Amino acid sequence: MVITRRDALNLIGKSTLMLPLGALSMGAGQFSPQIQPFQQPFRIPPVLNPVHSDSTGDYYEITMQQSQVEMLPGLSTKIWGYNGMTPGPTIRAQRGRQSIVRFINNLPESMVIHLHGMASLPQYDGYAEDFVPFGYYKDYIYPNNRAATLWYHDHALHQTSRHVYMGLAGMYIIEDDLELNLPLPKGDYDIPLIIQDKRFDSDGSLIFDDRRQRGLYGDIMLVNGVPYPRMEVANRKYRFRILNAGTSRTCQLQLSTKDDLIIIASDAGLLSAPVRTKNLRIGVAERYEFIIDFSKYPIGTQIVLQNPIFSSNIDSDNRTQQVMRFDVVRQESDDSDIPNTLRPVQIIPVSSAVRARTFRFGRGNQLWQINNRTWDKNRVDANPSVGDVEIWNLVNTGGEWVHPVHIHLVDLQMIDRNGLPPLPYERGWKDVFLVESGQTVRVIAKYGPHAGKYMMHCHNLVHEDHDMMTQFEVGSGGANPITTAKAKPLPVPPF
Ligand SMILES: [Cu+2]
Repeated sequence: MVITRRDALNLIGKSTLMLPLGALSMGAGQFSPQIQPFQQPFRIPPVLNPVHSDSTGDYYEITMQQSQVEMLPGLSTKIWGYNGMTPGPTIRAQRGRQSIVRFINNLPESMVIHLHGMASLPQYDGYAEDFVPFGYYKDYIYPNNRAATLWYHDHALHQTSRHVYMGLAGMYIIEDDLELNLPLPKGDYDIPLIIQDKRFDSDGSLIFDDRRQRGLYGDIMLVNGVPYPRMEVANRKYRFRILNAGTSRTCQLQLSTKDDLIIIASDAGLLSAPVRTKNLRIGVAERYEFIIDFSKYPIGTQIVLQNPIFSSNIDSDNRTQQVMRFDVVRQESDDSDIPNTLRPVQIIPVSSAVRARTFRFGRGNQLWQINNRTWDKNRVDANPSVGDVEIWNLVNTGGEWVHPVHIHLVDLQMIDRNGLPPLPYERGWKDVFLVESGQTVRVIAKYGPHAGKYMMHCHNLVHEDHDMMTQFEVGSGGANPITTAKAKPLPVPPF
C-alpha cells in the first residue's frame, strides 16, 4: 500500500477520529473488492447505426438511462449510460457530412451533452446551463469538420463529475479520405481504449468520493467499462485510440516489455509524423492514438499496459499501476504500415498573435478558481474577434495539483511549457493541456469559426464542478447557447 502524505492529510482531515494509518485498509467501503486482473475479456463499445440518413446528414438517437451492469465479476453496478451502457456506443462519422444526434433524457436529473473536440455552434456545444431536463430531448447538430478522436460526455453545471463517473461518456470518431488512404491499421485493428478509474463498494455499487472537492481517484482501472481486461491480439500492428475518461487521474502509460508506443495522433487529429515514446502521459480528457506492433513477439507473449505512479494523483494502493493485458495468440498477415508523414500540422506562427491573455488556475475561498473567479454565465473573461490569433498563458499557481485545461471550440497548439518545448507527442493539434504545479503553458489558436460564448475549464471534473470554469465570447452576435435551441419535452417526433 502506498499512502502519500497528502492522502494521509486528506483522510485525517475528513474523519472525526484520528485513525492510525494502519487502520485504513480496514475502513468499510474504503477500497474496492479485490479482483484478479486480466481475467475479463476485452470489449469494444458497439458502433451506433444512424436511425435515418438523407442528404443533410446522418441522424442518431441516444437515450440516457439507468441500468444495472456487471463490471466486477459476480456483482451488479447501477450506472447511468447512453443507451444504458458505459461507455456509450461509438459514433463514427465522415468529415464533411454532419450528424444530428437526438439525446433523450430518461434520467432523474437535468443533463447537458458536450461533444468534446467538435467546433459546434454555441447552442449545440453543451453549454453547462443549457439543460436537457428529465423527460426532455434535444437534437444536437455536429458539423464533423475535422478528422479526430472525440468524445461525448455530460457537462451539467456543478454535476459533471458525478454524471460522467456514473457512466455518461462515449467515443466519437471522425475520419476523412486523407486518413483512410494512409496505410495505417484499419477496421478490426483500429481499437478504442477508454480508460477510467473507479471505486466500488463490496456490493458492486460505485463510490463517489471527491475528497472534499479535491479529486476523485479510483482504485480499479477499467478499459471500455471492463476492469483490467485481457485482449487477444494477432502478431501484427494495431491502432489504438486512447481516451482518459476518468475524473481526476493523470495516467502514464507504458508497456511491460519497455517497447515503444508509436504515437500518431493527439487530441484533435494526426501528428505530422509518428513519435516513439516509452512513456505516454495522458491527463483527463486527452486523447492520443498509437500503434503497437505485436509482430516482434512470439505467440504466447503477454504484454501489460502499465500505469506507474504519477505523483500528483492521490493513490491509496498500487492497483492502478496496471491497466490491461495484450495476449499475442495468433499469426496473421499484416498489410498495414506506419508512414513517415501523417498529416502535416501547420504551425501557427507566434508572430501572428494579436494579443496574449493570462489565466491563473488556483485555489481560493475553498474553491477552484480561474483568475480568482468562479463560473458566472453573465460574465465573459475574454472576447477575441472571429479570426483573431491569440496566445493564452495557462498558469497553475501551485499546490500539488495538475490542471488539465480544456478550451472549447478551437484546436490549439502548445508553444511551450515553462519556456521549454512541448513533449514530442504534444506537438500537434490539441484541446486539453496538462498544466502542472507552478507551470505556465502557452497555447496559441485562431478563434472561430463561430461567434458566441464558449467555456474554458479544468477537466479534472471535480475542479470543474467547484468551480474552475469560465467562458470566452468569440466576436459578437453569436447565438445564445441557452435560448437558441432549447430542449423539448417528450415524446419525440420522428426525424
Ligand atoms: Cu484542476
